[in-house]
Amino acid sequence: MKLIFANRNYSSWSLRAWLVLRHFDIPFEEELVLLSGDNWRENIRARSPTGRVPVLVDGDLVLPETTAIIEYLADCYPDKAIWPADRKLRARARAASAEMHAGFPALRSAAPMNLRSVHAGKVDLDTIADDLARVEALWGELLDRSGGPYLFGAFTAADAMYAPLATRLRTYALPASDTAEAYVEAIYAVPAFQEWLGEALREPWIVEDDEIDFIRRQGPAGGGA
Ligand SMILES: N[C@@H](CCC(=O)N[C@@H](CS)C(=O)NCC(=O)O)C(=O)O
Repeated sequence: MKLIFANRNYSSWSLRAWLVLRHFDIPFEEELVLLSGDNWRENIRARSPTGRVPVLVDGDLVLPETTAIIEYLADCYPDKAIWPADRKLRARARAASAEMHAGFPALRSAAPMNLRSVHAGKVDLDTIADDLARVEALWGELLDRSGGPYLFGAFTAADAMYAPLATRLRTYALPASDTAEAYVEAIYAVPAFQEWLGEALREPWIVEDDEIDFIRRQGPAGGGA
């Protein structure tokens, strides 16, 4: 199995799939593609039918879309507890993950993942107020029910889905409840996350479209990886 993914500093979807593979100790090879430089889009298109990453390659299967990758891994490794064992909790975890995949558009575009940076005060809080309120409500409900430290007690794919959002709270010093702060801490404490972060901090590449100063100069359209 091989995961093709992009810049660790910026690529939130790459982080999600990679975290599931690494946290659950699934053997895989890595191939990094860049979100900048000459012909970067063509380079990704040559590897991905959607022109986006991550892509999981397993023999003749070339699989884009993070949620499909996670489901495939859960199918291949049914003993790994990638999702909660209880059917109703598993349904809740999938719903939370689907909501992350389809939702939080303001937060995603106004505050792109940028692991190496601290940009306190640069995100317009009115723009993201509804998304922040929703994530507080969702995390609060799930953590209250599970007792933490992760959304369903032990780390599952739902936490991998929300890990990039957790980093945005830190990067942009967004207002958060004590419960949300503790969850962000718990995400940063995951050894697989620390491994990814360590590599991200060593990356030299700057992707302007994901840099908040550049986005603010461009107006409301940019960002969102
Ligand atoms: N729906 C896709 C989204 C993947 C995605 O947007 N990936 C970004 C990197 S985080 C990408 O490939 N961007 C390349 C581009 O926009 O051309 C998934 O769930 O995997």
